[in-house]
Amino acid sequence: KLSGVKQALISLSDKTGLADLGNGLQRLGFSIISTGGTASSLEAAGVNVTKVEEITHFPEMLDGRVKTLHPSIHGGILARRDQEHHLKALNEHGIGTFDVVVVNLYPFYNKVTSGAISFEDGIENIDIGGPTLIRAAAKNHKDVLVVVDHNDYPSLLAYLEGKQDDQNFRRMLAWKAFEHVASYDSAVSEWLWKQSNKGDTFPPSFTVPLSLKSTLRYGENPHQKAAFYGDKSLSLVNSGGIATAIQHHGKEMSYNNYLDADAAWNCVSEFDKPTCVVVKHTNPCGVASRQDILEAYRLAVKADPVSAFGGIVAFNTTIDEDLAKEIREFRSPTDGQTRMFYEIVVAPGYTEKGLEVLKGKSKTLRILEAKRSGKGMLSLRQVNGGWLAQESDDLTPEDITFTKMSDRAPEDSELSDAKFAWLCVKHVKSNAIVIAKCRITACLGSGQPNRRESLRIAFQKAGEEAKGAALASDAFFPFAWNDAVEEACQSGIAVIAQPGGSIRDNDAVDCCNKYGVSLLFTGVRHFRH
Ligand code: 93A
Repeated sequence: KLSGVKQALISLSDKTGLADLGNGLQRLGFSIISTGGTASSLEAAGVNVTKVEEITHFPEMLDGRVKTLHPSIHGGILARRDQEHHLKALNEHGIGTFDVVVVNLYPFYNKVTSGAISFEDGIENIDIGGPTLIRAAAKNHKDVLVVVDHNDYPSLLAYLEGKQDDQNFRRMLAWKAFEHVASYDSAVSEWLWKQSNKGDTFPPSFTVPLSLKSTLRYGENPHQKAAFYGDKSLSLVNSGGIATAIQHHGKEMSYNNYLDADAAWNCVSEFDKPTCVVVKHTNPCGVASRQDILEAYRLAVKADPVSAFGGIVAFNTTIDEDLAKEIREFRSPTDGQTRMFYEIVVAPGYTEKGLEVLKGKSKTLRILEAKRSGKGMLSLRQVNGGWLAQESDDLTPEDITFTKMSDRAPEDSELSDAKFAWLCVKHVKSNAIVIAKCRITACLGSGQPNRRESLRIAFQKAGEEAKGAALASDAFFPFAWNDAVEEACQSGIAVIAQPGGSIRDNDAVDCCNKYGVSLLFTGVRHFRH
């Protein structure tokens, strides 16, 4: 090693935390070598720095495409410190070893996702020298500390100050480094795939879409280990949604909590009017839209108070003090005594007071703040040995035509209920039936292997409330007479909305005409398997 000085190589596009890092390393006796922009920032922060050119005796070339790609740099990173001949070779060529390499890459990801960018610009933003530095240092992590995340600067400095070698710390940094480069390359390849497919976003091609975010206490059941991953690929990353929600309070999120909160949040996010959705085991059990969100909350719980107990409550409005008090105090409509208990409350925001009051409900209540999910996202599901990809189901009642098939036309309020039920039915597991009146779900039938069974469950719960209500079915009714459609008509339903498309559609129309029920075809199906 040249004059026995410890050397650190720093080359950063994102210069967050650079001044502290540079000063820290200098204090610890490191000599710092840097690329152009990074060197200028370090100098401005009062850190002594040697430019890479002074070591390579080559200028930065080709508009910066070749800066650090040189044996004087890579030899110093890759040489094995336990191999005499490696060290001898370095000596012969006057190359010093590097003990620390800190690099983050050209912001390719941000560039290509921040709106229109030319193909040439995209290409210029592909970092070549940076990943090469990172990979070299990560390979030789036994002797080279590699840092790619500014959040790790403090622990790097702390480690260097300590006297003990910790190969585990080094391996964690190397793992993170390879993960960083892999997701970077994945973004580049995904982008190139889109460029060479006339800009089509579907199907995407990606290789490393996930990054480990946290270990969960357990999976669906306590005997199953579980973890939570964040999306990292261009096609999967969503600006909103449950994965990026902020948790303000409560017990750690569990595997089932994530699933249920996701279902509740996706459903409530679809409504424009103030709406409350209560979810249990990924199915909505109460949905209500009202001008007054307090009323919407009470009605959504009342729709099925037994199921709502222990459920997830989602709002599409900010939770203020009044609403928080109502959530805290509301007594179960089943006995008028017991305060309602929930696993999670999720909303787009909280007033200061609202949050404070809600925190007082219980120590465990998880309070989440989430952003609306973006539309046009990709949804992935796993089957054994593979993955299925599809576009998210973004169609809303506003996007489709409700075609009158029956003699009777629905009244305005009935049509509004049909559209409300239609928006709800999309979020219920197939076979899905939703009965709604006055923009409140009366009852839902979900997840049964045949449609008639789902319908019967819904009606059983709805009872008299079915009279004059709207019914939505996520797919067509295969049979009408003596079957689901006739049973619905006999229960006093005012309007039925369904996709249509059965060979027995005429039976459904005739049946509805016989009972004076309005029948609307949507031409759109909302299976949710
Ligand atoms: O153009 S490169 O692919 N060629 C290189 O040799 C090289 N070496 C470092 N990009 C290269 N870098 C990257 O420059 C680093 O990954 C870092 O993101 C950036 C820092 O440049 P500057 O210090 O001039 O701001």
